[in-house]
Amino acid sequence: MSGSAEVGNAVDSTTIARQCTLCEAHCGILVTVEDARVTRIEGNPDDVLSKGYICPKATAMGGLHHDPDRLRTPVRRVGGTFEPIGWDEAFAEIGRRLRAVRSAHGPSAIGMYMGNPAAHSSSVMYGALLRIALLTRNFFTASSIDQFPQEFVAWRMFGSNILMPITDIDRTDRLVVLGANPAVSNGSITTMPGAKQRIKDVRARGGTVVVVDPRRTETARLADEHVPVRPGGDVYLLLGMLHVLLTEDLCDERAVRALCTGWDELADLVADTTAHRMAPLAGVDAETIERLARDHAAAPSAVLYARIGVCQQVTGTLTHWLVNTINAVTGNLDRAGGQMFATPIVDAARYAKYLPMGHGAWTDRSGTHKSFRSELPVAVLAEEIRTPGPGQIKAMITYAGNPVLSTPQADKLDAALESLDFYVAVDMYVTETTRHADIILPPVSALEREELGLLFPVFSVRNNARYDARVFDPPADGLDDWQILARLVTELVPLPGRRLTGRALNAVFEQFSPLRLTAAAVAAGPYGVLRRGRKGLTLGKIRDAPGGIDLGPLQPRLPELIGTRDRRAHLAPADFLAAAHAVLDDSTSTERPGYDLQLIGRRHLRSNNSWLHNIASMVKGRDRCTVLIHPDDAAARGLAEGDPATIESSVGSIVVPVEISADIRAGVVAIPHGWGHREPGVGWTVAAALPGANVNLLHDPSHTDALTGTSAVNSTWVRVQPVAAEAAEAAAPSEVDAATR
Ligand SMILES: Nc1nc2c(c(=O)[nH]1)N[C@H]1C(S)=C(S)[C@@H](COP(=O)(O)OP(=O)(O)OC[C@H]3O[C@@H](n4cnc5c(=O)[nH]c(N)nc54)[C@H](O)[C@@H]3O)O[C@H]1N2
Ligand SMILES: Nc1nc2c(c(=O)[nH]1)N[C@H]1C(S)=C(S)[C@@H](COP(=O)(O)OP(=O)(O)OC[C@H]3O[C@@H](n4cnc5c(=O)[nH]c(N)nc54)[C@H](O)[C@@H]3O)O[C@H]1N2
Ligand code: SF4
Ligand SMILES: [Mo]
Repeated sequence: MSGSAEVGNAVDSTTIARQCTLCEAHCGILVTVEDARVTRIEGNPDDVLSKGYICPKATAMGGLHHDPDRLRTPVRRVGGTFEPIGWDEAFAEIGRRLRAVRSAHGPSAIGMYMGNPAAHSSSVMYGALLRIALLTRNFFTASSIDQFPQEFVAWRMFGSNILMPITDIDRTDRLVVLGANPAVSNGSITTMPGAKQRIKDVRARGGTVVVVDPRRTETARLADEHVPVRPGGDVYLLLGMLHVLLTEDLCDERAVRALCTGWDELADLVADTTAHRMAPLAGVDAETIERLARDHAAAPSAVLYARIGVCQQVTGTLTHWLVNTINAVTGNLDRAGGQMFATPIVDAARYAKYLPMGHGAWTDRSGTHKSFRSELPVAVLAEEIRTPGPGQIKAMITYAGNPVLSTPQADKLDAALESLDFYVAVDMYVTETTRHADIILPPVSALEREELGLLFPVFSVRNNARYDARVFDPPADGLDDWQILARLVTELVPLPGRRLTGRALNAVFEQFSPLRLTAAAVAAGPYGVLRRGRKGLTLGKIRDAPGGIDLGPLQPRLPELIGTRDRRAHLAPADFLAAAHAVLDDSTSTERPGYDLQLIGRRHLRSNNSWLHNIASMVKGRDRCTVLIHPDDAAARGLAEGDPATIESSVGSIVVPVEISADIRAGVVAIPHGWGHREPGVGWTVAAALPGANVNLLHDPSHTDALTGTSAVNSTWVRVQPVAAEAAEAAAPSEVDAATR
């Protein structure tokens, strides 16, 4: 065990301070170990960011470590089952098979998908290295079902995709949340552990909290006001607000013109988007739209905070653009209590502007989606595997992802993965996705890692440096993700000289471990010894502080970060204006005849996407994979609480129990994603006993944000009916059915 962060050591128990790395909050935890077992996980009151807060998921860090279903050695698929094999044998076979595919069909015949947990460990650096080594056009990540719109907007407005502004929640006088539920998610692209308390604190210091969401969420319950917008309606709500702000002269035009370009184009765009015209499109009354605008301008500081509820929309990019724009024109960009930028220990944002975005450097083979950040949207992954011809994906690498549960029309991807010539997965479970792999390579558990995270300090509400100590020594033959990924790189790009294998190769890589690279980057960073002399930060100093080091509140710094050529924020990029005009001209294009309800997602405090359902304490209690429906909509369909209902879209159908609640807007239903663990061969014993259904069977991969290809899974049109009625109808399909299939 690592002694450096031990904070207590009784006779037979040790307590180690580190972080929970399950979600972006990265809360500080104290892990107590007795007889080589985790016996307690508590919040660390000394943690500079989370101050003792943890959510119920933190204990899953122990459950995952001890889970008997977690793979501890590489496995190879033999028939319908997996058998253990040695590391060297596994790498040799993978190298042989991948090189064969590449020489027969070219580099793009190997596809790669990188999932969400990759971002939660510094091994992600090696994920990027592998991506480069592959030289493939077919690179995909979970970002294209998540924050791509926000990155795209940051790039177009501020000149770098990393410059996604942070919500300065701890100092704002007015917080308006759109399409996010931080009381459950604990903040995303604004790392705010203990979000609930931070929201309560806004009100306690005399501020106001408003939540715009089709569901009265856990966050809405903490707010002064809940605005139940129509799914996808935010773009109209914001255009209506902008009309009020610009036509009622509520902004300091001179100040905005000094910092930003595009005022005149914006004024032109919103000249006719009156609150009255926007109200029916937004599903919010005109008086509310006008009031939201006036109050935003009047507050000493105010911030609109938006996240995936509005990313996963056909208007995802437009909505995030308008969010940043309203914050900017009301003077809330780059000032305390508004949207700000961190000064992290390694100042990636400062240099990110030099990275090419590769936007449009290539497209998917149908020509529908442009590459962004050198990747294609995951919505096309199944087609790129299924459709024959030059550039077809013949082999796949997945790293820390479960796209069969997390991406649209999952059944197509499920079948496509099985059709590959070769598939290697870096994952510690046999999941709905990795069950198709020829070889699975499992990393050590999170508690066996030692690292200093660099990513989330870029998005934290306070500048900080926090270290993750090891709780357990890794097994002698265990490899971390970065070591596995490095070995894959050497199989694709052989090192010059004698071919090293096994331990000798691992020893070479040790010189370039993420921790060593991080130590050097911290020393050279804004707080590092190389810049600040003896008082500066080193990895050792951070390691010696079990709650981390607080580096103060966010500081205004956009002028030094901004990457646009004219060094001003661009409020009116031409393609955004054109797309906005298009949605104003045709606000009905997403509707589907024959389908009368709009499906959105929801998250639960005890789940994290698809992969905590195998931990018994995370799934106890009532079934959570239900369809949430308004009482009027349930009554109209003859549905009672707990009834099994069929949810049908234009691409698929699932059956889940009904949960009736007046918290959801009429005309809208909500189902969580990440469920559907009933596939044969899945290695999740606990999860398979309570499988739920895969909501991504209902989402259409062609339903995407026009500018980034991000899957629009928060506005799919569906119909809901009792299971029995559906069975009867199946015998005589209606005309509507036939027309829309
Ligand atoms: N319908 C719908 N779909 C959605 C969403 C939604 O709101 N609605 N949300 C989307 C969002 S925001 C996201 S981020 C995606 C997530 O989508 P994905 O990233 O594709 O899926 P996860 O469920 O996070 O699965 C993570 C996988 O990584 C493995 N894993 C966990 N930790 C590690 C590790 O340290 N190393 C390795 N090698 N493997 C690890 C787990 O076993 C699991 O198999 O889902 C998206 N899908
Ligand atoms: N407990 C828990 N925490 C998590 C996760 C988890 O699975 N479980 N996942 C993590 C990940 S990967 C991410 S990306 C973050 C996501 O963090 P959040 O963005 O906070 O996640 P959600 O809870 O999905 O919140 C989206 C909200 O948008 C609403 N919504 C849907 N459509 C619309 C719309 O058209 N307009 C508006 N205004 N609202 C809409 C939904 O009702 C929902 O309340 O959470 C992270 N934290
Ligand atoms: S909010 Fe929960 S899951 Fe996320 S880091 Fe904190 S304890 Fe872990
Ligand atoms: Mo996410």
